[in-house]
Amino acid sequence: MAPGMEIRRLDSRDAEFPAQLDALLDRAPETSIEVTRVVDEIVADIRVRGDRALLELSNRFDRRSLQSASEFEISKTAWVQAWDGLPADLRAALAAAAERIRAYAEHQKLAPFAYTDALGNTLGQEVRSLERVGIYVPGGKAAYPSSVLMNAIPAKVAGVDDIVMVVPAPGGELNPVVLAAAHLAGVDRLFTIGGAQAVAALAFGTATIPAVDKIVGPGNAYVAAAKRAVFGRVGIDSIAGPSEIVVISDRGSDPRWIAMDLFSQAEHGEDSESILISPDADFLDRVAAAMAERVTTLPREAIVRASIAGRGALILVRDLDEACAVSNRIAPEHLELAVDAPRALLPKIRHAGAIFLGRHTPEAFGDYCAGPNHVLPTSRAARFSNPLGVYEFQKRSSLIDCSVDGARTLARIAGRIADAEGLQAHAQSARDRG
Ligand code: HSO
Ligand code: ZN
Repeated sequence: MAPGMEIRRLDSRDAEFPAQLDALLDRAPETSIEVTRVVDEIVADIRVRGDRALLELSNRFDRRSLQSASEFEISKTAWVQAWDGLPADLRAALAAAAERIRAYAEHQKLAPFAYTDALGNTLGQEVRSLERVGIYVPGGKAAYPSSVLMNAIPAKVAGVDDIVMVVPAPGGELNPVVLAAAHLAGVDRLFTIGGAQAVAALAFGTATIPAVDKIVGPGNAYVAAAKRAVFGRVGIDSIAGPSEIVVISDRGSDPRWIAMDLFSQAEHGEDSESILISPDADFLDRVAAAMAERVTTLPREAIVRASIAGRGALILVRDLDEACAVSNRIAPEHLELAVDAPRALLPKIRHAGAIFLGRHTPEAFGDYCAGPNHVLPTSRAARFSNPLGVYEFQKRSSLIDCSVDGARTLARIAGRIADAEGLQAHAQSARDRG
């Protein structure tokens, strides 16, 4: 007999259910005051001392002994070598994934628009790409080549001129698949730096590291705090938290598949969140049994067990409508609708980073190769934010083009409002065209 699986069971009919759900979703803030203080010092140091601070901090935190900051840069020859050195089947898989991510990203481009009003004025919106962006790739355990593709390809599709990637190399060690992915994705320059010092270097620029306009990519608490600290000077993407999955399933799914889908996020880390919601108590029992059986097959069994025990849940609901309501409350990063008619549920889903429809669409496809981005809002941010996409690397400029006749009417309107605001130059500038 396989040992059991520790996972909490909740029932929406319990009076305490709302409070239990809140408790499950309650996350400690990822940036403590202490982290913020350390990060503020690092950011200030990089800003003032540039490369010298970068060299000292990186040598210290990443256990390296470089003599000059220029040694952080990895030449393109090395990336090509890394790519050439990969097994052919991995190269083919990465290339196929990259192509699918690119194809999806092409659909996402913001479109310009323009229209002419009744007065003959043309109004519109122009779209341009950002000039230079920095992509932060975590080192060590979480160095995912797939994340390199997910961050860099949309930037490339947007038309960003210069994509600068940073990835820490603790002890000088660098994952060759990450290097190869940088090559495949079309990264322009790559530096082996990480932590708050790398974020600050990208934001302010040093003699070695070019200053960028926006920094994207996940990182630890220090990286998140550094992104917050430099926001405004540069753009940032959303702050990534631990991975999450919610599965809504009826009794028609294979419990073993669903168990593994839950594990696919649980294996990211002990703080990942994996929740199954079903109107069928018997199905929940069968998934629990499948989890107990299948967890023992995983090399990351210990992480999965800790994650499921800490943040996993099997939730019994009255019906699929209520399942959607509970999921909306969770606003998960990933949501699987493993039911007979997922399209019928779709309109009821308000908040989810990515929605996987049907029994043949595991979340893992989305992590690697379905096409949509795997950088998604976490920690309930799906209530207000979006997947990473091409639009994150584009920006809009408004366009105003007045005709002689059109200007007369606008001069009257603007002039009158400017009078009310007491701004005489505005009023006169407008009326000069009237
Ligand atoms: N599921 C992660 C992305 C990832 N999965 C990378 C595997 N590799 C985002 O929540
Ligand atoms: Zn994943």
